[in-house]
Amino acid sequence: MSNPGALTADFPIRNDWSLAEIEALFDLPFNDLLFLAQQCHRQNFDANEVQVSTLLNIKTGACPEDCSYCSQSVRYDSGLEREKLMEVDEVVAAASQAQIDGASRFCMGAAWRAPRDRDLDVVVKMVEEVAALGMETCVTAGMLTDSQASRLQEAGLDYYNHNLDTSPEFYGEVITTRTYEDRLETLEHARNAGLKVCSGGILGMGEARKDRVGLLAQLANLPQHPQSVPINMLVPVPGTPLGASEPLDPLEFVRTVAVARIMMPKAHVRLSAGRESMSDELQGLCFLAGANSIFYGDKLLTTANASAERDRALFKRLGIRPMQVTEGKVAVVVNG
Ligand code: SAM
Ligand code: DTB
Ligand code: SF4
Repeated sequence: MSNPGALTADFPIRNDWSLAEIEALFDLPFNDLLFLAQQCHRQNFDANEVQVSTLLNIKTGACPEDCSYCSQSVRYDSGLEREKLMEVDEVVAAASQAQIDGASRFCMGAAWRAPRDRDLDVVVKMVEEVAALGMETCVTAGMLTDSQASRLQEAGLDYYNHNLDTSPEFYGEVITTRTYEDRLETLEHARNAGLKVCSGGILGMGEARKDRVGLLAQLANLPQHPQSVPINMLVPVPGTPLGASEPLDPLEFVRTVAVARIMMPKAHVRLSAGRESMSDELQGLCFLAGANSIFYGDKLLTTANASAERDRALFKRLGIRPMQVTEGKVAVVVNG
């Protein structure tokens, strides 16, 4: 981008962002930042379209990792009942319902540190069958080897979600059982296998602005920008170490969305977890800042999402249309 104060700006694809440049974007007056982000958004997308994904937790709880925000870690008492890996048929039925309800992508999450090969056999079947419905598919199941990533790609998987979560500097405050480098490696395996990468982070974990800057620097300076960048607002889960975190200033959340949009112009920036506790006005500002994807459906993985009914009303009030699925997939018209 040539001049942040300019009324018109260019937004080339860059992978060499310095922390100082990113800080300067965060420091802009709010209106200037949103104006820039909206220009970038319009140069790359239909500004009134939002991609709609539905999540399903295919394996719940008893995860050996210690992610401080997570209801599914075996180390914290969040009151969640563990559940074994779901049957393929149940998953396909849920995907089919999500498709009828208007989702174009189905994201399957599993509370694993990393999948065992025999678990992956089942996930491969799920991916094949959900893809056969004509939906885009996404899996998030922890660390992947390169051969596991290739197996998923061959099964027809479109996206692999694996978040960096926060900056390398703050990361150790949140997770100790796997390293930042481990996460970067999984992203590399997914990318090299030809999968589209979905990677983002969580805000409101007690990190400083420099950590939000550091997270976006890591994402945008990857060899290729992730095609999808989920920005989650922490959902504080009682019983987890972050269960009583102070909420983040909502305008700082909007700023982070805007900076992500400017730095990764062609990525779908997802207004991800945390929408249930956001006002419609705050969500509207996030869309104005360049967010163009949401999770749709009453549940995220283990916590409540904004209700489908509320989202339909919100889309209507804002004149937003759900994005149609990509070439080769089936287009479905949203109910209501
Ligand atoms: N176990 C796999 C992993 O960690 O990669 C996949 C599932 S994990 C629950 C997916 C992502 O959800 C995490 O990386 C984190 O960014 C996000 N997440 C989990 N709990 C959250 C919470 N309470 N609030 C916001 N985001 C959360
Ligand atoms: C992502 O970035 N957010 C989603 C998805 N990827 C897998 C998960 C949000 C989880 C919120 C807490 C829960 O429901 O357990
Ligand atoms: Fe396990 Fe994923 Fe939760 Fe971490 S975020 S505890 S790896 S389910």
